[in-house]
Amino acid sequence: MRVDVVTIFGEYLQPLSLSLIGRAREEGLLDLRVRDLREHTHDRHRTVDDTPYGGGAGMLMRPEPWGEALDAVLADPPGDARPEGPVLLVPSPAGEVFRQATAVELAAEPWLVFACGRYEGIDARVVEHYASRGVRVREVSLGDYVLNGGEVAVLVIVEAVARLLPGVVGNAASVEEESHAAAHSGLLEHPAYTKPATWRGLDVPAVLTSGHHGLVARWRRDEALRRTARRRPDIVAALDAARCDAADLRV
Ligand code: 6GU
Repeated sequence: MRVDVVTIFGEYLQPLSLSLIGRAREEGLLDLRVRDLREHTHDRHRTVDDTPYGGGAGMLMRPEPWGEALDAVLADPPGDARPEGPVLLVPSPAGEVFRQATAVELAAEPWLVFACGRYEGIDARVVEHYASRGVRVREVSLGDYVLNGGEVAVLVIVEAVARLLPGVVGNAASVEEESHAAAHSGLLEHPAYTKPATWRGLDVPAVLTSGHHGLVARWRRDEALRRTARRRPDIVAALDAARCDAADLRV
């Protein structure tokens, strides 16, 4: 997969050289290129921002550097690019919420381009322009809080997507089994324990040491449901009511 990130703070993306994502890059599974938006400014101060029309607090990013920068990225496609080009991702607290299902969709793409806004965001015509050229644009939010810019969101999204690519995570089953995976109806994962069997007076639940696989599976499912009902009633509410026993949902 090819990923281009346009930003004024490339240093923010240095963690993508570490751990599993760093190894995926070394192995050629992920071709991640960080590009500096300021390369596409032409004034002495390399200005990327300006005041918003209509007034209000803060600064917006001007469209011209973005147009130049994104045109340059689009002119340099990977060999396996789709005819319709990349998905252009614009991190924004005003975007659609990024979920595991979003990560699964994006992992099927050969090419992602991220446009990292700072300040109060990017002039709205940039998204409008590329969408009108047929680029598939998605403004995405991590959740209901405000960050200073898109870079941290890129760290999150690239990690969530890249770990779904074949060969990035050693144990494919761990990708399938964890929280939010489709195999578990999007439920939170059950609590997990390892050795020792007793630690600071706390015992591992007896069922897990019973050797009874059927009972272990039922315990895990019940704990996942109980935890999800307590912590994420929104997920339980969205479950197909016909597929879950009302008794399972009592906490
Ligand atoms: Cl993607 N960007 C910014 N600036 N703030 C956010 C966000 C993204 N998601 C949640 N808050």
